[in-house]
Amino acid sequence: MAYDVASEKGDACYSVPARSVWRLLLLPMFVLVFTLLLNSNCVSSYSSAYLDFTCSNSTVMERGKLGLKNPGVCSEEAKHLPVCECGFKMLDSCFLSKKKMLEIEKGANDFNIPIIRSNQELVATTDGGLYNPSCLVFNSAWKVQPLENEPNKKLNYPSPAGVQRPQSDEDIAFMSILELGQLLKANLITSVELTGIFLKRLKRYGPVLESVVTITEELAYKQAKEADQLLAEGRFLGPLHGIPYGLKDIIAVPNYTTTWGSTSFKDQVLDIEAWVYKRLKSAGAVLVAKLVTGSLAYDDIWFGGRTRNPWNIEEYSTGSSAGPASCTSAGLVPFAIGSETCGSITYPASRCGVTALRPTFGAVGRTGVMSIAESLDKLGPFCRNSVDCVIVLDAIRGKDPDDVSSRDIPFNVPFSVDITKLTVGYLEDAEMEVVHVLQSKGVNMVPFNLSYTVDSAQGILNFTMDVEMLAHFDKWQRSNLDDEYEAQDQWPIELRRARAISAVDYVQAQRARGILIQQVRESFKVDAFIGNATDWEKVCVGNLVGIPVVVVPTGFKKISDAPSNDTRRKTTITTGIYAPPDRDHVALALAMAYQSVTNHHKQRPPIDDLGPNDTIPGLTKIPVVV
Ligand SMILES: *[C@@H]1O[C@H](CO)[C@@H](O)[C@H](O)[C@H]1NC(C)=O
Ligand SMILES: *[C@@H]1O[C@H](CO)[C@@H](O)[C@H](O)[C@H]1NC(C)=O
Ligand SMILES: *[C@@H]1O[C@H](CO)[C@@H](O)[C@H](O)[C@H]1NC(C)=O
Ligand SMILES: *[C@@H]1O[C@H](CO)[C@@H](O)[C@H](O)[C@H]1NC(C)=O
Ligand SMILES: *[C@@H]1O[C@H](CO)[C@@H](O)[C@H](O)[C@H]1NC(C)=O
Ligand SMILES: *[C@@H]1O[C@H](CO)[C@@H](O)[C@H](O)[C@H]1NC(C)=O
Ligand SMILES: CC(=O)N[C@H]1CO[C@H](CO)[C@@H](O)[C@@H]1O
Repeated sequence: MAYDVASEKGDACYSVPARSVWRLLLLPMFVLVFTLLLNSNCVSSYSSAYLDFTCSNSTVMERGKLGLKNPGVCSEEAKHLPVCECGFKMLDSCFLSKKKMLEIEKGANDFNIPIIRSNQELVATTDGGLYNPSCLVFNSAWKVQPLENEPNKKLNYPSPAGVQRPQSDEDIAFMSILELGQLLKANLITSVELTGIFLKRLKRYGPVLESVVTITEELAYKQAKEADQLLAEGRFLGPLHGIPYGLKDIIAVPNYTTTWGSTSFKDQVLDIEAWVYKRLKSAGAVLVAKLVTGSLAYDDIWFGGRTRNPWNIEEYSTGSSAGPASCTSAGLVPFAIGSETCGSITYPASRCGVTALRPTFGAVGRTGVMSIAESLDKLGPFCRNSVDCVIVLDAIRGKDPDDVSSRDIPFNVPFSVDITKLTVGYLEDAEMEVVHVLQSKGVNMVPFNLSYTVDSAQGILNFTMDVEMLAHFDKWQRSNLDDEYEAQDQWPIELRRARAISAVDYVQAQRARGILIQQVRESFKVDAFIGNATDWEKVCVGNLVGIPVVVVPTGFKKISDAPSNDTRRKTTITTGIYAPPDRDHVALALAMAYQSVTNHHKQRPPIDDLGPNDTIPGLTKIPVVV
């Protein structure tokens, strides 16, 4: 054995003598030998024999082929270095323990090499870079100056007529933004009262659902009082005036922790007002809580627990916008802002049965938001219905001067889209109820396939997301803080694997992504299409291309292993309405048409009354807060 896999100490590379003098001469040698070994069968046949390779054991013939000027130097110097360590030294990654190196090597073999080869085949068969340019565009502007006045004219909204204040707080908690706005305008409730109702629910159900990180009570009452004061003066800022909401805890708000869901950052306070928070503040909305993000925006496990699905509290919410989905579903907030890099809006919205929008990439500025991948990350709303999603998107969209990827997307009025003029495709996995409802509303529905030949979308997504993510968490990994990560089989393994993706292959992945985008664009011959919102291939393609999707609840089915026939716990069914980039209003118009004649989105999940003979042992008891 060339090295001891049990050793957890990561300083093996530094035991080489005479480092400083030799380094410049040796580095090219290590690079070439490492490359040679990667290309030979040592990778495809991962075995203990591989561990016996060392740099010094490249043969004279091999050295000759490589045309090295001074082959003897490496042999002498690297006699003590197993090849794997050689490779990591080359990548300036000696902080890794041997155990981790082995794990990465296996991961690279299983995952990286097939993607590298597939992308090579796709875009790297001719030299010169004349074809298939990377879809990444560098924006050299230092800073785009904000427009002097409001850049976007805000939409006009329908006013629901005759809204009355319900008796129970719970009924209030499940009202839509427009309905709550009517109560506020008619002086049937104050923003302070409304804030109190949601704070109470956050305190009561947050611990059960493990969906709330920080309740921002002081700030909430301050903002609610300001909203009430303005209303008393006859000033109405728009449909979000006085409406409580929550933010996924990757979004920075001063004076409160911004934990990113992570043990490593759980005490972090950022003195930054995120762009999206500023927009909501200026729209008069009231921040009541920072909601759970899966740790570093991955899945539903965070430093304080694991977020649950209100529709079936025995199972989890998925993520990573776990808190926004769970809390909106359970009526702990009227709406919340989450984010998606690949699936983090669509998955939890589907699991928790919430209407949500993943907008066109670039529609919402991300300053002050933890970044996984700047070419993929998007912010979007979780709401009671699609009209509310329109309202929230309208408030938060637009060019953010500090986010070069953001821009003013053309957001036409969804309320005036004539859906009878639309041709909408449906995929084989579309919910047929939605197809039939839209057809009955006069939409031209046609069977449809999104066709493209790039078969490596999931691999391109992994390369893009992992490399960009690792660039953002380089120090974290180098400090071995990934050892304290809450789910060791998630980011830690994936990001260590990303160390072994070369920059060349990252760019080839972007060029392959360029082909995918081109093909999706050519194939997108309908105004929108209906299909499964959580199918992994579609999630990857949708995010790589940057197209919007609205997640719409379309019904329920029985939970598996129901303890009694009349349990109130259910499994939610949803579908996705996809549109081309910048056509968010089309997808939203279709969702509104569907929801105008259906009630699936109005159902309330059971949390403290699961139904007869259904108890879940071991769950936190629901605290009664008065
Ligand atoms: C943070 O809190 C301090 C005092 O507690 C206050 O002076 C300051 O204005 C707050 N900052 C913001 C941005 O609210
Ligand atoms: C979509 O693709 C499937 C499988 O290839 C095929 O069976 C179906 O006919 C196609 N539908 C359309 C509308 O092209
Ligand atoms: C992408 O990464 C995930 C997480 O590690 C893995 O489960 C999946 O198989 C990878 N996909 C490809 C195509 O490598
Ligand atoms: C959507 O796809 C996911 C993943 O393949 C699957 O689990 C789910 O059942 C599908 N949903 C529908 C409504 O077909
Ligand atoms: C539920 O109802 C079905 C018939 O409707 C019956 O066969 C089954 O035993 C019932 N299960 C329970 C747990 O009561
Ligand atoms: C609950 O269970 C008990 C005993 O197991 C049974 O007698 C009763 O009928 C059940 N109630 C309902 C509503 O299913
Ligand atoms: C350092 C090292 O492992 N050297 C080995 C190179 O290969 C020869 C046989 O091919 C071994 O005898 C050496 O031990």
